[in-house]
Amino acid sequence: MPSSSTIDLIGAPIEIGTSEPGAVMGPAALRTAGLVRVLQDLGFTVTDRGDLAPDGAQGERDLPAIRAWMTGIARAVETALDCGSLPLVAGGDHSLSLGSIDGVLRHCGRTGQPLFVLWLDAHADFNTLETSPSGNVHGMPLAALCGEPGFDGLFDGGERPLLDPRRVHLFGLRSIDAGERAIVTQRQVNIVDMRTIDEFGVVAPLRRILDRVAAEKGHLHASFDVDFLDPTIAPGVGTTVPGGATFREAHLIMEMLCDSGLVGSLDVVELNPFLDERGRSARVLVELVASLFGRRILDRPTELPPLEA
Ligand code: 6HN
Ligand code: MN
Ligand code: MN
Ligand code: MN
Repeated sequence: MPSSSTIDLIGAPIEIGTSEPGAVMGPAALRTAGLVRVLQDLGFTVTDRGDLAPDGAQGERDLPAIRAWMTGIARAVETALDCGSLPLVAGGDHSLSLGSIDGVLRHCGRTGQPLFVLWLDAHADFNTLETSPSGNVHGMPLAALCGEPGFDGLFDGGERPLLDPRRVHLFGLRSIDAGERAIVTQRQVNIVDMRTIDEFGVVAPLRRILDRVAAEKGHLHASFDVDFLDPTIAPGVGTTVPGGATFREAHLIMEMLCDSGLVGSLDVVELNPFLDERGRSARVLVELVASLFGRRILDRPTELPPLEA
């Protein structure tokens, strides 16, 4: 079970990091699909902090406009963690992780815990302004968080904590741009791509990651991009890529994350209800979140049941 019995739900309806409108409706769709009720039914105390709004510059799709969102997201996440609550940030596009992970980094800077990031996504989101083919900031958050150059416009001039790329675990990767491929290789980012999952399944690769986080007594931040899932089960996202995780794979990942007790903060991003089909993707996401927070079939460890004599 995740480490806290209280959850702060933080809505971050940002969509200026993408070129496909609709992610602004993401937090509302997750609430409509029952996100709060499901968590309450599992015994959590949920405080819905409502939807955040940008502070200042708006309307553009540039770094200053993104930055106007980030400070508020970072502060809400940091405050939740400082109060012993688990922040669940509902997006909104993936640029919101600039704020959420910055907030987690600041919290971990005080507790001394190393931060590990599990990035469940079809994409690497490691482009810089130079390598990005689209110019969309939702394809760049990890590069900015890990200190790649060119992102000064996103942060205050002062010291900021950086994410260690060797503690980032991309999981489910199946679409990467040439420039970001070079960067993730050079920075030694950990990658479990779809080829690996096809060959080894999700259990063995994920177990290795969880063992590592546990051994280093780390804080695990999970960032769940809807396009990690196969488009046939989750069409409500602007950047679908075929060959994604099945419901059963994703569900098992959530159960393993739950059992590990390591997840300390969570993003659910890129849900685009405008592209969804009758709320299917939102409903699948709420199901998966429920499993991450402890919904299970039987209250016993998974092992082959004994045979009746
Ligand atoms: N996401 N690599 C592509 C780009 O435009 O940089 C796609 C990025 C997708 C971002 O899925 O969060
Ligand atoms: Mn903590
Ligand atoms: Mn993403
Ligand atoms: Mn993606």
